[in-house]
Amino acid sequence: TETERTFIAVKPDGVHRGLVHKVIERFENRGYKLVGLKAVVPSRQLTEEHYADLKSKPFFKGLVDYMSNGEAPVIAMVWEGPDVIKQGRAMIGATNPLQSAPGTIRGEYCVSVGRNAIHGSDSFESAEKEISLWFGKAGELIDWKRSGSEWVIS
Ligand code: YYY
Ligand code: MG
Repeated sequence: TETERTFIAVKPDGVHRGLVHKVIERFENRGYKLVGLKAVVPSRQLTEEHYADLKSKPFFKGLVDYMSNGEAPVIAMVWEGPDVIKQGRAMIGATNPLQSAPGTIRGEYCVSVGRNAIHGSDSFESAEKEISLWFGKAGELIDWKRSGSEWVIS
């Protein structure tokens, strides 16, 4: 729907590499609306909850360490607009950057699955879960009308 929302995060490697503006630029240019944004050093607990479906994987501990060790923040965002969950995943590209198509964020900027720069919710259910996990406090998400949106969404 028009008001569908997804959770997008630039991970610490992406922040170190100066990719925050590239990510924002792509979503903004496409016509999506930014309704939440913050820099966070997530606790291990938050990170483990975020990636709960992966906790049996061999890379889980390393993943949680690098997300939560504070060497750089995670830049957490919520983007809103038509089909933004699926479109956001397409814009990000495949999990393994060596399989991400050229033109996608990972396909342009990444070569390693353990340093793939960006997260995006993969379904409506995970978007709901992740948005409430990262932006659970009242007032953190803003309802607003983007100027000129009638030229983007009919
Ligand atoms: O949603 P997405 O980020 O594309 O992939 P997931 O399968 O949810 O895995 C989350 C995260 O875990 C991935 O972005 C990098 C890391 N990871 C890894 O380090 N090694 C793997 N073989 C698979 C995933
Ligand atoms: Mg995932």
